[in-house]
Amino acid sequence: MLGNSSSQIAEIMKERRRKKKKRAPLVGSTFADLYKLTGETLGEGSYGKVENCVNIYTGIEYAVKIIEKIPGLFSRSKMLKEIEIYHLCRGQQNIIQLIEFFEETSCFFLVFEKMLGGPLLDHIQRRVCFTEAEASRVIQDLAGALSHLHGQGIAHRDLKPDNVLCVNSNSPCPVKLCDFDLCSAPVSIDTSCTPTLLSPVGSLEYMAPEVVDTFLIDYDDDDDGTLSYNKKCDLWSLGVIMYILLCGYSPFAGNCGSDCGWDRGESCTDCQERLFTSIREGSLVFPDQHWAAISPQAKDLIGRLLVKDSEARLDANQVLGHPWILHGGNSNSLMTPSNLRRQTSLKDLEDFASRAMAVNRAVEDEVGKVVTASLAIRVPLKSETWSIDCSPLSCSSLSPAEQMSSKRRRSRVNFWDKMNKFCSIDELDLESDFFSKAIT
Ligand code: F4J
Repeated sequence: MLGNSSSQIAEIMKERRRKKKKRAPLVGSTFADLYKLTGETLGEGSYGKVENCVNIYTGIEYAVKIIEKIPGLFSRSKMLKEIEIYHLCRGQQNIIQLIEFFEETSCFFLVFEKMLGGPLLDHIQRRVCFTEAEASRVIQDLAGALSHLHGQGIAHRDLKPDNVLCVNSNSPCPVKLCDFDLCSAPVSIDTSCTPTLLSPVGSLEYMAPEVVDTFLIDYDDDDDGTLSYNKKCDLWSLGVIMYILLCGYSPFAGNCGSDCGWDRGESCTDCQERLFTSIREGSLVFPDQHWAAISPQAKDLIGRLLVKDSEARLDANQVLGHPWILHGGNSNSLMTPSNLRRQTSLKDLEDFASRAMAVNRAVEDEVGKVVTASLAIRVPLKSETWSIDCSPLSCSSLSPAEQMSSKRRRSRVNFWDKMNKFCSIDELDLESDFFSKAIT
C-alpha cells in the first residue's frame, strides 16, 4: 500500500498532536518546566539540599541537588568540576548517575537518579538482619567505585557513610557513591594558596586542609605523589566504613572513663587526647563482644586498610582481589543494626567517622607527606565556633577571635558540634534495645 486513507491520516495527525503536547520542550527549558518538586527533602548539607522531584512528562522520580549561587560561597568553577566528575563517571554502576543539570539565575539544579534505599547506615539500622556477605558486597561496590575514580585521576577524600546510598529499598546492596561536593562551605579555600605545611605546635594543635577540603581532581602527572597519597586516604576511609559496617561503632574512640561530660558535648582534654592518640596510633581493636563471630578474612582486610603507613595500605584493586571480597563474607547475622540503633544519633556517628578520617589525614600529613594547598587549622576549644580561613600561612597562628574578624573568605563550622556526639563501644548501651524500630 502506497498511502494511508484520509481517516488513517487524520488519526495519525491526531496522535502526533497528542504526542507533541506531551513532549518536553527541547530548548530553553528550566528545571521547573520539566520537573516538579514533591516537597520531600532527601538530604541537606553545606552545599545546599537534595530534594525529591518528579519528571512532569514521564512521572519518573529523581533526586535534585539545588545549589544556590550565594556570593562569596558559591564557586561556579567548582560546580562545573563537580559536573565534570559525574560526566567522567557515567555508566559506572557504583557511582550515582547525573541525569542532567540546569544553570539558572540564582541556582544550579543537578538531577540524579533516585536511590530508593537512601543512605547506607539509615538503611542498615532499620533491618533485622545484616550479614557479613552483604557487608562484603557493599565494600566490593565501594572499592569498584574507588577503582574507577582513582583510574580517572580523581581522589574522593571525603568518603563517609552518608555519601553511600542504597539502590533498593529492600536490600542494603548494591550501593552507589554520591556527593562529589566541591561546592560545600569551605569553598573559600583557594587551592592557589602556597602549599606549605606548618609544623604543629603541640601534638595536634594544627590540622591540615583536608579537614575541610572535599574532593581533589588532580589531572597532573602525579609527579609529587600527591594523587597516590590522596587515593590512599580513600582506602583508609573505606577501612573505617568497613569496620562500622561489621559492628555498628567506630574503630577509634577516646573516653577517659570519668563522668566528664565529653559524651554530652562538654570539654575534656583527657578524652580529646585519648581520641587523637587512638587515631594517631591506629591502635585497632576488635572487641570479642562483637567481633568473635566475624571471619578472620574480614579482620585481615580491615587490618590492611587501617594501616597508618599509606604506602603499605592496599589500593582499590587489591581490595577487589582480597579473599573476603572474592569469596564474600559468611551469612552470619551481624550486630550492626542493633548497635547502630543504640547510637544516640546516627548522623553524629557519620560525622564522627569523617572527622576521625580528617584527623588521621592531618596526622599523616604531619609526618611529612606531600600536601597541596596546606592550611593550618588549630583544633578549637569545645565551646568555640571555628573559622577556617584561607589566609596567608602566617595568619594561621591567629587566635580564634582574630581569625573570626578576618575579612578574608571563610566559612564557619562548629567543630565540636560535629566531633563530640558519637558513640564508641564504651558508650553503647549494650544491655537494652528498647528503641528497636526494625521494619524488615
Ligand atoms: O551530589 C550529591 N551531593 C549530595 C547528594 C545526595 C548528592 C547526590 C545525591 C544525594 N542523595 C540522594 N540521591 C538520590 N536518591 C538520595 N538520598 C536519598 N535517596 C536519594
